[in-house]
Amino acid sequence: MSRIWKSQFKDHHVTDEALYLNRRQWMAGAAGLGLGAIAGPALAAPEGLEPNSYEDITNYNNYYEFGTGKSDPAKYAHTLTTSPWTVTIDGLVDKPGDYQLEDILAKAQIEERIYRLRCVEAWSMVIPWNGFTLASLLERAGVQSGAKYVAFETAARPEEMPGLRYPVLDWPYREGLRLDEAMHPLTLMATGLYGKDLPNQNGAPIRLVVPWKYGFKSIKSITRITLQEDQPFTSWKDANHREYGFYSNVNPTVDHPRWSQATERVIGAGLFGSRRETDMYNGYGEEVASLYDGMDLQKNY
Ligand SMILES: Nc1nc2c(c(=O)[nH]1)N[C@H]1C(S)=C(S)[C@@H](COP(=O)(O)O)O[C@H]1N2
Ligand SMILES: [Mo]
Repeated sequence: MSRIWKSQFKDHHVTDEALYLNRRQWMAGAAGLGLGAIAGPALAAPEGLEPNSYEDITNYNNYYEFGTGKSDPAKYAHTLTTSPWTVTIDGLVDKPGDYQLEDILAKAQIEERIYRLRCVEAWSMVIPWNGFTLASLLERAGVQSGAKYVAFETAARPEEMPGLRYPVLDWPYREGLRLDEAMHPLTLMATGLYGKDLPNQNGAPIRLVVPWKYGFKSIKSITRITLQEDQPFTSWKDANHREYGFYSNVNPTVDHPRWSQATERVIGAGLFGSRRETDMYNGYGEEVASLYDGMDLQKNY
């Protein structure tokens, strides 16, 4: 058992009982035993979500630092050194600095969150993450009043990441959230899946998961988090701003310029696959729609 898994195991048992019960209700729902009206706002599942297999989740990935093919990350990401790992938290915070991952984890409350991941390429899968809220980490760093956005950066190590040779994106991979999105209780820093350490291809040792946004917002292998006043640079918007916006909330009524976003291919649904209708905000609208009250979602794609 690795160090990180041990700390997750320990923290699992200190998860407060209400959250734990909710989780069990979910699992019951997933097993088709009826979900009831139990799921609270912090852990709400849109339906009984049936997780994809570990096999699917760890062999069909987007992690362009290791190649643009779906099977490249599983083949090549083992070269990434994930321990020791430092996350720099800087900008408009009371306690800027280089935070060691083990120190972050020592104080983290690890939970399990079963979320649907909806890629902008119109496929989806369901992943049982382990992690803690980004809000809890930002609160530790102390967010200052001038901060309006959070910027994130992935490690960029040419010697470990063969994909950095190709200028597909302006490396390092960068993403960002508005502060209220970052502080939302659904916004997770994932450190594991299926109760194990996060595999490298899924963004080890620590990555963001924002379930109501297209998958590319959920940046992997984070080394820097910066609180700032201005909207951050984001790599995909920079690569093609007509196709990839800053918000990138899942929205079946706003199509990608080159394909429809109304439906999605379900990964792992047998040989011929299957499609499902895409849900507004990927099914998390009850929790997050109010963040965008009065906003034109066609313009702010
Ligand atoms: N650093 C980095 N983060 C990334 C990506 C990437 O290429 N590099 N791909 C994104 C995209 S497009 C998706 S759909 C998800 C995929 O996460 P998964 O492979 O764990 O399912 O990661 C996102 N985070
Ligand atoms: Mo994606």
